[in-house]
Amino acid sequence: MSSALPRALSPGDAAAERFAMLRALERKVLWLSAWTIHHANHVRASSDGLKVGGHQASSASVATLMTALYFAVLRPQDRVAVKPHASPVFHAIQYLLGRQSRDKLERFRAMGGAQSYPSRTKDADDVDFSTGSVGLGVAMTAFASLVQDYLDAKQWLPSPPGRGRMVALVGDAELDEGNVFEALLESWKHRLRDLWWVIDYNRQSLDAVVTDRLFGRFEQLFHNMGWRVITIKYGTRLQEAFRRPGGDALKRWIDDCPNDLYSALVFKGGAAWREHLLRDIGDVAGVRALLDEHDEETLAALMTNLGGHDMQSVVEAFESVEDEAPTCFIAYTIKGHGLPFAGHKDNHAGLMSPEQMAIFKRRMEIPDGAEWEPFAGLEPPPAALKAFLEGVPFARDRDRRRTAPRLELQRLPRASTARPISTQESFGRVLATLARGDDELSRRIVTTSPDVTVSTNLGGWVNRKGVFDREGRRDPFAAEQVASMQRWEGAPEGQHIELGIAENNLFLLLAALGLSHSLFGVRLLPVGTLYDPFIQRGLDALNYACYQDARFLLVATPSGISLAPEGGAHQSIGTPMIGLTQDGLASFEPAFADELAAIMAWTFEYMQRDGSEPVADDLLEDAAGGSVYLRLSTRALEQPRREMTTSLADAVIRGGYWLREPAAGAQLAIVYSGAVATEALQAHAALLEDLPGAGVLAVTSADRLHRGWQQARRADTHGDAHGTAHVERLLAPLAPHATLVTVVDAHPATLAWLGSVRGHRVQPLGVDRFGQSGSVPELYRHHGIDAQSILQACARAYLEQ
Ligand SMILES: Cc1ncc(C[n+]2csc(CCOP(=O)(O)OP(=O)(O)O)c2C)c(N)n1
Ligand SMILES: [Mg+2]
Repeated sequence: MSSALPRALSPGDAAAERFAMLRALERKVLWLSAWTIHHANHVRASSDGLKVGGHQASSASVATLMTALYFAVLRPQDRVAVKPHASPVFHAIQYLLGRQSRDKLERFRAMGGAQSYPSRTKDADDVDFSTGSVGLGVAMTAFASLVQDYLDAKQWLPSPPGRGRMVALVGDAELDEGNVFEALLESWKHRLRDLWWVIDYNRQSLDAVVTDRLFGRFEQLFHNMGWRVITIKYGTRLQEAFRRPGGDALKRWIDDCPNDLYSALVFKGGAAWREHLLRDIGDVAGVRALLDEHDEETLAALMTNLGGHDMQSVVEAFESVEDEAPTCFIAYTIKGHGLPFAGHKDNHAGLMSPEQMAIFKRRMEIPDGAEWEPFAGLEPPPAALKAFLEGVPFARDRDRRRTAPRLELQRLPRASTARPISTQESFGRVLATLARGDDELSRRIVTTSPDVTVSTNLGGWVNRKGVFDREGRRDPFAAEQVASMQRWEGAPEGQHIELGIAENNLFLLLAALGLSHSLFGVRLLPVGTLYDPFIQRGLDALNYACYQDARFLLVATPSGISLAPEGGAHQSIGTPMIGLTQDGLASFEPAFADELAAIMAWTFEYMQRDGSEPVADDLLEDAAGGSVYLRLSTRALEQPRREMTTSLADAVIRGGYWLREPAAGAQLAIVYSGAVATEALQAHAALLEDLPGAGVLAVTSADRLHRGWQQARRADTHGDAHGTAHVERLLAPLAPHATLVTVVDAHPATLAWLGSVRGHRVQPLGVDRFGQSGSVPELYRHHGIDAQSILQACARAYLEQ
């Protein structure tokens, strides 16, 4: 009875009780993470005979760190990137907080169940940042902190809750990924704040034990970048042992012990520790006495009492930070801590056998049938644990996923088409014109570029809107009145974020900016520019941004071989195929300025959609929204004189329209995309005498034509008459045996598939070699995408008929 009564606790009691709760929860988190994986592999029936997998060792390594963070240290406004292989720990924590269901844990790695790696889009339990591809989640936190600073500087950050900490739980081998250091440099340049990287220093990667020498460098590296480094090396029990006679020798022995030997001894256990310690320092006064006090089990526990598994050391380290300086915690841990394969170099994908699990379960005091019970096997009474969980600071806010209303866009991009102009220049003009206004659209656009701001035509926009710098930065060139087209003072109001040349950083910043509405409750319209071929440099980060459903406009220019003299590795061939295959990214390659303006106007709406408002005739599932990639060119083209009607704009957005209508039953059509419009039209004009019915099909988006076609096929198989795809309707007037001559300044496969839509024959022209410099006519001739080559392909088609 008396235990149910409230009692006043002295500060010491309160701390002791808090740690008792945290230790109990740590034990439960360890159990649940291991059990979730075990259940998926050994209890749930496999439907395909494949191993399900999961990472019990990687999870055990961070059980203490994550328990401390989520149940003691984090606040609702903090955002976390959890190292991918600790997903089961994350889900276990959410389960204990009542935000993850048992059903989803039981279906770990199964369709609709908890995900192998934390996923913002696929998991239901409030993942802040997806992870999976190591290194990216770590860097993402740096860019989220930059976005927070951007919003804060403009006083847009809702308060409460105000600023949060951006936290990454980092596997030590993630530091082998170069993108982490690219982000680290950028974090220094932007003087980032409220950024925590917690390194799970278990000295193991997937294959092996990591070298000691390397890690010694990291502390200095973080210091150099202006970070505070806090090392959590020893637990309280080891620290006590160090204070005893012989303790100095013991500490030195551990400090000097190579990583691989330490790991091997962790695996072997008490007897092996004793043997090595006796041999190496047994004659130092006090050591033998210390060893004699321990049996095998307690000696192993002492020697593995590293800081990262010592709740008190961990919580105290986290709570010692009260300011906003970026902080790196190096927490010494053991991979597989508390599990039978702890420390073994091959434990990365190791799973406990049913026998080992049974022993572990007994040790955890879990009765049969109580495997999923939140409090089974824990010492504190369930009511006290429940009360503790209800009071956890992180759990105060149940709905941490923010939203922001859609912006009403009154003024939309407009094109200037009076003279020959390239799509790149039109893009610059559209933005520069928008920059003149002070409406919602121009306020919420934020641009960024990895050191190619001027050469991608963002200069006009930046001149008006300024560079973002939260503390302000003078431009000495302007102050000294040196003539320059670019006046770039840094100011908190600035709307362009400068990045160094690192495309990974560009995509990660776009990912963070593009989630601003969801992370911070403020809608931004991010626009990033880069040279088209260098998309490939940051491709995994681009994929990562799309996977998280970040919303942005990516403008890639120049592209293809049309950049001519620049040649070499500046030419892109495969990028339209990236656009075609990248999930979450609608890609366009317009030829004309009015098409570009229509696409941009649509993009700023599309980026904000979330499925809450229906879109008519939505085969492409546009109601859900997404990001957009524009492949633009520096080649100036003669512009068509026409009005951009709603129906033309609609066709441009769907992916194509007839620039020259074919006659019914036409035998031939030239199909082009992008900067080769001129050659397509020239060839067409020359053809008309012989083939008056031939048409010219403008493909503004091979991606969307293809997707629409696929969706229509799927709808057919599912028996829901969703309608005919746009591309099917476009090609309907042609004769069944007609030929399509396709041409694009990119790999010919981009358009070659069009023949499959209605069974037409295809003569695909395009570029499949790169590196040759020259003029546009020389290169078009060389690669066979000039008007002459198009005509030859038409003639070939005619002969083959
Ligand atoms: C980009 C990328 N490359 C390779 C992998 C495969 N992989 C998964 S975990 C891992 C090693 C992780 O080691 P560490 O970060 O130290 O985490 P630990 O398992 O020790 O907790 C590797 C190479 C991956 N997930 N992502
Ligand atoms: Mg590791």
